[in-house]
Amino acid sequence: MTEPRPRPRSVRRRLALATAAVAAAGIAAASALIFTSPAQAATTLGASAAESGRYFGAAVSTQYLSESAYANTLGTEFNSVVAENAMKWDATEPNPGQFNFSGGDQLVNWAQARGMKVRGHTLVWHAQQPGWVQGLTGQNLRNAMNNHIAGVANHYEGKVFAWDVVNEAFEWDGSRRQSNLQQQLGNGWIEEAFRAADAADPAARLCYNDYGTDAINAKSTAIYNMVRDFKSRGVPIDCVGFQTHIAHNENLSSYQANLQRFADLGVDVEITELDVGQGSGQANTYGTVTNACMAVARCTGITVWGVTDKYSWRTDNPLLFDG
Ligand code: 9MR
Repeated sequence: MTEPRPRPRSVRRRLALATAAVAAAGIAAASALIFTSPAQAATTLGASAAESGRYFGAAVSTQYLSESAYANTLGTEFNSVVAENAMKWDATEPNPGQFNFSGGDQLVNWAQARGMKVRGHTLVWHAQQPGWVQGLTGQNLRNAMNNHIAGVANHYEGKVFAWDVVNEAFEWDGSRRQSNLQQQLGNGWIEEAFRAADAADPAARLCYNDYGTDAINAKSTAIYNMVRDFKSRGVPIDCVGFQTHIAHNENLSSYQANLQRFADLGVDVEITELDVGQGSGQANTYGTVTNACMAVARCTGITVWGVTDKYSWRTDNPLLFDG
């Protein structure tokens, strides 16, 4: 067995990261401060974001809510949450038509008790489908998808402000991912999913969400073209999520322009799963992403993909806080 890689626990580095993100938010919020004149500048990520009407959220694994350090950091620093796994298809509909909302409800209740917003992630995705969905074909898969969207989005109506309706449906080269959904339902399945979500929760913001869209590239352009087509035909889409799982030295020279071109189509943009690999430039990269969001009027908020490095899906200490 290999030893787990030791993880540095530099409090200073953590504070520097958090401070960089707050500072980045603060610079761009400075003009708002002139008008709102708060008694003192905000000192948490969530409060800093709120000064410009934005949110700063974290992905949450409900099993850690009972850890006081985890819960304290989450409740103090953030003003929005998303379930890291609890609202996905395998969790919410383990058997056909039998819904299980226990994990998602736990998070919603926790957040509501603290006045925090809740994002919904995710209604339809090629991954984390329950076994019974993976073998479905044709109309059976179509019915299952529409029934799933109706069941979950209905249940959380009025509780989640935005849904990642469809997650990760494109490849790097801009082609459609050849998932079971794509192969069985054809090109129209994304539109169908958005229409089903709109019917189930007309008030929620409906987002398309993906990774590798941090620049103007073949993948982001294919998604851009889809959103433009949806807007021109009245398909209900309100927002695009940019996951932003990135390396410390990522080339972000077109990041803001990419957000802006989507915003110019008439959709909100959100940073939905931000984490940045450890290395020189990590704090700067957090700052660049935060500044880009602050500079785009329709960028409504940032979610980082976890509270602490201790429980990140990555092993390169990509988050703002440690254990
Ligand atoms: O962080 C999530 C991890 O706990 C799960 O095991 C994994 C399963 O695929 O999904 C992770 O979250 C993903 C998110 O739902 C969609 N974008 C990529 C995220 C990281 O893999």
